[in-house]
Amino acid sequence: MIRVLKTIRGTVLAMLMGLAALGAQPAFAQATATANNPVPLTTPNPGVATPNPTPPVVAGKPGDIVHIAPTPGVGMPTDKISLQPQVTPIGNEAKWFHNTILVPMMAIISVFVLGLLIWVIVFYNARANPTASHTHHNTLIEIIWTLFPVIILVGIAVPSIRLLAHQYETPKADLTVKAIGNQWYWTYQYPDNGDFEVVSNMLKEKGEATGKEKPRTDADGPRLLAVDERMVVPEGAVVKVITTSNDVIHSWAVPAFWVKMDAVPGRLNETWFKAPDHPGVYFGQCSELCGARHAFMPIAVEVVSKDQFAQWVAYKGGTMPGAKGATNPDATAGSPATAGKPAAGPVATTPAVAGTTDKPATTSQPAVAQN
Ligand SMILES: [Cu+2]
Repeated sequence: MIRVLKTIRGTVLAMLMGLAALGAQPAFAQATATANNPVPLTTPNPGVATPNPTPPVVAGKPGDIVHIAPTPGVGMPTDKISLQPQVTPIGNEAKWFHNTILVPMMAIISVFVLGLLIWVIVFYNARANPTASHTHHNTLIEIIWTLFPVIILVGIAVPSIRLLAHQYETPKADLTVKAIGNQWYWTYQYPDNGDFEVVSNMLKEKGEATGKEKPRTDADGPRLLAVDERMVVPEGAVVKVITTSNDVIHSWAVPAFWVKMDAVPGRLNETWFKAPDHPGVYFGQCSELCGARHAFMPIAVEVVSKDQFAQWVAYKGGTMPGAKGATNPDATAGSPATAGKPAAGPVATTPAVAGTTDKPATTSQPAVAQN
């Protein structure tokens, strides 16, 4: 009788746990969806829903370039359970490794082990085998279960190490940007372009922005990811990113580029990405717990045409290196002092402010309230 009661209690408990898990699932899915989509999907995003030859202006200051609006679902979290769409060669290689090798391998091993467990539970329980077998040591099976995992691991190691090697082989860079972490914002220095600096702060929502702060719009990017000053790079360029920090350890990460590098005070770390061949905006976040406002120091990289890049550099008070001047973003050769002329940018409304004494670093809004 007691045994029967125990069985009933066990069944009821199992059912309750199953129901709880089912109930938790939609709630979890909802939470994920909210976290991944700070901007509701129904929010119309100007400039993307319909092909628009003149995307909305983000920064409206005279002399600056026309900053483009991001494309929903590209360069930002999506509501799918998968990697963000990858836009660099390294990202595509990593995505292939993850989707084609790792996930199927994990699925096969999980199903196989589950099958073994069920087989043992069904055929080798005390009821089915009242007299336990005393079999031990089977050389063949021991060789199989040692060798098989070794073969699997070696099989995974080959593409894994190949990907790692590709990530660490920085090709000849067209542009170097120094990304410096601060509590809690990023600064970007362009040593190839006269060493100017931009300060990048998260944009606050309407109602939260105070004083002269510009509230976020959808053209700036999703909530918690949009910034006032993006890191701008020319299309198709190999960008070397040197990361460091002014205070604690931060991490510069842009998932769509498959890039994540710690920014450590007193140290220079290096990573790279090849910018896509077309304009776009790609978002990331600091990926190292760095303090109270760790979640509010996003990263936004804007890929623009080479002409627009030269124009933006001039607007920021920088210079384009090399004899070809502004139209050539191949910044590694030549002295930055040789070219100070702004590019004949396609969208210049006023002459670009090359050589201005205004240090761009000081014109940006200060770090957000540190509380
Ligand atoms: Cu940080």
